Amino acid sequence: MPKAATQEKQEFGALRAPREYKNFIDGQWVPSSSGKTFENRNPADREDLIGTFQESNADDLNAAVDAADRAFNGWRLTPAPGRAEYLYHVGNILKRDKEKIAREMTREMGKVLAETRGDVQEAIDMAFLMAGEGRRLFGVTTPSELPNKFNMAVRMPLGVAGLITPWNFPIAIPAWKSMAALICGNTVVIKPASLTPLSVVMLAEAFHEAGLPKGVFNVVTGGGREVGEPMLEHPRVAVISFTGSTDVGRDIAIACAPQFKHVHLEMGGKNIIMVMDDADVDLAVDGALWGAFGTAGQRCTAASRIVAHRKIYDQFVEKLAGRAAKLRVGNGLDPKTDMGPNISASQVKTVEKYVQIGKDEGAKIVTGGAALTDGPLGKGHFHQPTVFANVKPNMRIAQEEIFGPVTAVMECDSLEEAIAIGNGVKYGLSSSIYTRNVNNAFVAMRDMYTGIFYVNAPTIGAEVHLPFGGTKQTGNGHREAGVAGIDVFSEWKSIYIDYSGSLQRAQIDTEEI
Ligand code: UN1
Repeated sequence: MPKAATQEKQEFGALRAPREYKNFIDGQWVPSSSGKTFENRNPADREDLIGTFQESNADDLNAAVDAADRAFNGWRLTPAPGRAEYLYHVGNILKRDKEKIAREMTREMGKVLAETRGDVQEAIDMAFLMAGEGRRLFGVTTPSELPNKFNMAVRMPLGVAGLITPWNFPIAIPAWKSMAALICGNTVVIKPASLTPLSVVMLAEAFHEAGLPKGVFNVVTGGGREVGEPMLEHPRVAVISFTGSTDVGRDIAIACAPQFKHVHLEMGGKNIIMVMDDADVDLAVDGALWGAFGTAGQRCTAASRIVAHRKIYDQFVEKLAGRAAKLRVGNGLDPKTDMGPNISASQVKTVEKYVQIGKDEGAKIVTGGAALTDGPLGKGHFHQPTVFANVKPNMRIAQEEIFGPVTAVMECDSLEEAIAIGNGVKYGLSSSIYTRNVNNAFVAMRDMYTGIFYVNAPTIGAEVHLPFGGTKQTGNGHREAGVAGIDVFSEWKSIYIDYSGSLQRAQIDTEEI
């Protein structure tokens, strides 16, 4: 290993030594039949090799689906409170190992330690939420229109769930999906993002330690083409849940259509913070800073747009730019760091491309605007926190998802205008308003067509017991997390029990008055 990487590892405390990680199939760690692996490197320091991971292919995916399919019947017939016991166990393991997992995740994904701790916490929260669901999984009981007849509707699992998970919440989102799927009685195969496979391997380690029956939870690492596509086409995969870009989500929906496979898609966002003239401006600046630059802007929920009322616009922009300029950019394991790297070189390229587009469109950079390539930061994928002012709502930087540390500040004259600007994009994930006027807050709450809405808080900060997802091109009508999350992974079965001892015809033998 290069010297610099070793020094850095010591500087920030013990981390795993690089090694070859395997797929987790049928309760075993197994190599890919391809015989090939790919490297996973620290986005804050390309010289730091985290490990190598299996470059899997369709055979590996098929083996994982076979294992999950074989395990399905036993798991389906395990009482849900019994399934829940495993989730409690996993939740406790994650809790015990939270710090260790968070540190590995920062090294793998880049975001600062406080945020990766939050990411693990979100997985813990979901483990306990879904474990509790094991004693609920509520259905419907309702009267029959006929005498001596009993009606109810119960949830059934679908079978094997195929989960394609992103790199920005490397353990939280795999936990959201897998735990909801498992509590309903499905078995799962996860294809993690190739940029953050270790986080999902660590989740598999927790399930393994919890003694989950073999084949119930499987992980196959590798590319979208080699692993993801065979998963979409596999006849024994009953439901796909995907988080990622809108373009890939569309391709997934199309690939799943011929088999009418259930599909849950969680895609892009162009989320907005609306700052009204009666807002606490300092509070709004705090929120905008966190919303725009938390996770280096690499959240579906990032506040990549801000619209501020004309009366406080200059003051807001000046304060936001001043604070953004002071953010300390660096390795997320360094306690002094406020903002970590972007995930990859290509992500930085995308950010640079949009910075140029913004300039060409006539928006004004008030802080940032460049990649950070000098000194130790040059070893990673860093970009300055960037604030654009004088942005018009139709500019590309105000319409397209950038997924980096860039926010676009626009001006408005009224709440109505702010709402129109807010809704004037193709996405509908998250939005927020800063105001002290309760009437304005309620109007915005009613009229913003987004799946998530905040008052006096930024666009990020979803909690696991509420539905997560969005409208328009953010989603396809489903939600994850909360009770909504189990809807994705269950089918309704309506049951009618006639104990009258005679033939009773619905709609015909009912009493007419
Ligand atoms: C995502 O950006 O894909 O509300 C998920 C939040 C987090 C989850 C974000 N709890 O920002």
